[in-house]
Amino acid sequence: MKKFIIPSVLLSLLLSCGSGEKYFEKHAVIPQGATNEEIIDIAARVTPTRNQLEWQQMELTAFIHYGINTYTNREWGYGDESPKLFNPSDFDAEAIVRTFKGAGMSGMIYTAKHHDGFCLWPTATTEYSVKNSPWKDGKGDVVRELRNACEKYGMKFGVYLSPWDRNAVSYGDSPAYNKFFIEQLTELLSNYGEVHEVWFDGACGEGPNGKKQEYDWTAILAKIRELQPKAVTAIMGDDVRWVGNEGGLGRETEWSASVFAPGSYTHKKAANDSLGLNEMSKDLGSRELVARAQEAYWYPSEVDVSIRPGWFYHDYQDSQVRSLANLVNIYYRSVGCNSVLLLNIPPDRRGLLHEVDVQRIKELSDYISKTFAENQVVNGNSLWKAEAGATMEYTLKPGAMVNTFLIQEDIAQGQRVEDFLVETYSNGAWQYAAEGTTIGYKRLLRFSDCQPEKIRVTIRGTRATANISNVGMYYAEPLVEQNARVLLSHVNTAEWKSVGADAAMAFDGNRETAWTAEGLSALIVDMGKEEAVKG
Ligand code: FUL
Repeated sequence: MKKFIIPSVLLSLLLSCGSGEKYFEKHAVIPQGATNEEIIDIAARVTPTRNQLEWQQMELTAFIHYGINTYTNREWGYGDESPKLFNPSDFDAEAIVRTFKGAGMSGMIYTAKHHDGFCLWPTATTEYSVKNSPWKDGKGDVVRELRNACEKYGMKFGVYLSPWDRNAVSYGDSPAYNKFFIEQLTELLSNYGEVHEVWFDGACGEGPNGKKQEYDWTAILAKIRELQPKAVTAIMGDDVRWVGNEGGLGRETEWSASVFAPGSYTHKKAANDSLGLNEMSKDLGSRELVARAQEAYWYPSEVDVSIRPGWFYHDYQDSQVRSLANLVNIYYRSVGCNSVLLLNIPPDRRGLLHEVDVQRIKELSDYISKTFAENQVVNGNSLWKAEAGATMEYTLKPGAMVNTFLIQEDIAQGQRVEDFLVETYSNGAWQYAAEGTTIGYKRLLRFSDCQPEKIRVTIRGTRATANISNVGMYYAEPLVEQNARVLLSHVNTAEWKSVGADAAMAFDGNRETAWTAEGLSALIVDMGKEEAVKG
């Protein structure tokens, strides 16, 4: 065990477990003058809180965008839409939640208020709510019905409360709006039982008075901790990090033990600017980056993505529901890339999930259950404590056909693996199967079908001793992209040209090369000829 000079304030954050190892729960301050070796050892010992650990184990969760926009066909309402527009004919919270439960989802998050400011519960803070809608003669409460349904089906319940409010007159008058916002939060967190996640998106426009709102995140988070000590706070909170895109694509290298300062911290901007980081940065936790940081956090990624192009329901998008192949890919790039998947399935104007969406999430659930029904590795779940360079061989069940590798770290002891290799053994020889960088809670890798007798895993790089808690091999049925008229993989890219940016490496057919761009940059491709591709 190395010795560090640790400021006294930090000592209280240091936890010690039975084995004598030291851990930093959620947050570590990196002492000035620490060597690179000491710094990386600290990063290896940042661990999740119990709430963060339980959240990570949820894996697949549902998001519901449902409110006034559903009835105006908008994505962002203006805040001046009449409450009279909210009048679902068949809203059925139980049917919605039952579908999610049946699809293997462990919890859901509901947009109790979106940017338009319309509250889907009868709040005392504003007249702009369901209580002034014709639905159930103004006696309805969407939040309550969804919450009760979650209780009935054993699902966790979370709320999205948009900080940006285009209806509230106080918006932009910072102290007054902060008070109003905390009152709304207090209602949601006091009157609806246990809330497991509080989700604040980052969208923040000008108020009607032209002033930009300065949110009091410190007070907001303190209120959540007081009222719902088991809840995690997401995106503008400090427990769960936005993955950085809304396309369902987690990073291949995804550090939960990251140096990216959480959204709610007052010094977030200064800390992240000094490291050149934003939510979209490719690297949030490499050795090189950590060596330049002053703090490290347990701040794991959540992948939020909609099953349709929009977050809210629009009937013209009924033919654009993501295909099973697309959703499975998202699953591998989220749950399989050390993230929780928050899949948005928006109720339609009836107040029910659309039949196409219901069918698709059932297909996804059936596919995942079938793929991961039986681990073909014998004793894959015995704990392996691996130093850098260590290898472990695992026997496979006789005759097992496999093409999917699963590996997990015991993240209760931190995230440590930086580089690993998987090989298969058949016909008397070892073959390359797959390789990866980070593991974290779970990593899934796909490779060609094979029937190995055994496999060999090599931990090529790790920070401190890696704690490998589970190794698995599975067979995933091949999927055809049903939505595509011409499979993208069959389109000849030889004639493609990059327009504007020099981005040809994005489509040169070589998986080893990549076009790298910071922030939001357009990738424009001249395909050379017209081709009807769909999906
Ligand atoms: C964004 C919002 O602007 C979208 O409307 C949606 O709610 C998404 C999940 O978060 O910030």
